Amino acid sequence: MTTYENIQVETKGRVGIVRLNRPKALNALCAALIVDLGHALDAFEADPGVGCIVLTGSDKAFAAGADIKEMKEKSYQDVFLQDFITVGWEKVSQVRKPIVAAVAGYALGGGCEMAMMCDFIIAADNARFGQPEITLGTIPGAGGTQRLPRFIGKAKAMDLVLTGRMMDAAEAERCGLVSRIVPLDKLMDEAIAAAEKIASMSLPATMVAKEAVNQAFETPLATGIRFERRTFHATFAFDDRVEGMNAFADKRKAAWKHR
Ligand code: CO8
Repeated sequence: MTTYENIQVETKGRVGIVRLNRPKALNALCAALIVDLGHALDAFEADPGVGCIVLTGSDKAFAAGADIKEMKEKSYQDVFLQDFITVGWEKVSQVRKPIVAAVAGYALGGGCEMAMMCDFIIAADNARFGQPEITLGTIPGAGGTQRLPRFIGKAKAMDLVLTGRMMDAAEAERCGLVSRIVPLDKLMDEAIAAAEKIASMSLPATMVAKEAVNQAFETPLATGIRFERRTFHATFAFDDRVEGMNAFADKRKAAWKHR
């Protein structure tokens, strides 16, 4: 397996795990880390042995944001010409296999935005989420002003983006940012168990389910429902749809052809 400077990768069964690994900078998301992450995600996407990905950090920080020290000297020309953020960062939201964020400690700025690009977030009880960019004289730039209100509503999103305050795991669960909270020492076990469960399903069904839920954030309701209906119809072309329904009727476990 490839080794990287800023991340660690491993597989457990059918689960691909990416761990952000810049402990001295609380996993601040520097350009080199984003490149490493892109390569690792591409490799897991292409690996037929991987059915779900877990993205995590350390016990202290999922990621404390974009790397401020790397960013601070950039000019408008630099960020405009590089299309800073778009290139590389969007990869997490473009992965077609499911991706679970396992968040402990700080998920701030670009770290919170990266967690939101995953399909859902499992939080350790010490997790803290925030968009503190306003305290740096700037604003979220990797989707924070758009994804956060969709997930937690305008009032909470404005509160976080305008004050720059952090919210703890309990508040994040109450407002729907995270799917569940688990004790810190159980975080990876829980995230891997969820990912293993997902990876045990038919991969094409899983991929279209993800695509359909994501449509809810892109389209008006009637258009989304139509997309869902057509996609549901399309699943009738899957070998695994035939197998899944036959297995139910035969009272046996489905033997998926495509995982
Ligand atoms: N960038 C660079 N270095 C960082 C960052 C960061 N975001 N966060 C922490 N570090 C470094 C610190 O400078 C420190 O380094 P050193 O030991 O060399 O001084 C080390 O990590 C440890 O940090 P602290 O000593 O500050 O640790 P504390 O436990 O005292 O505090 C905090 C932890 C509260 C998380 C604090 O470090 C902090 O406030 N960090 C900055 C949080 C922040 O403002 N994040 C938003 C960044 S802006 C952003 O994300 C914009 C997103 C747009 C997309 C970006 C595309 C690239």
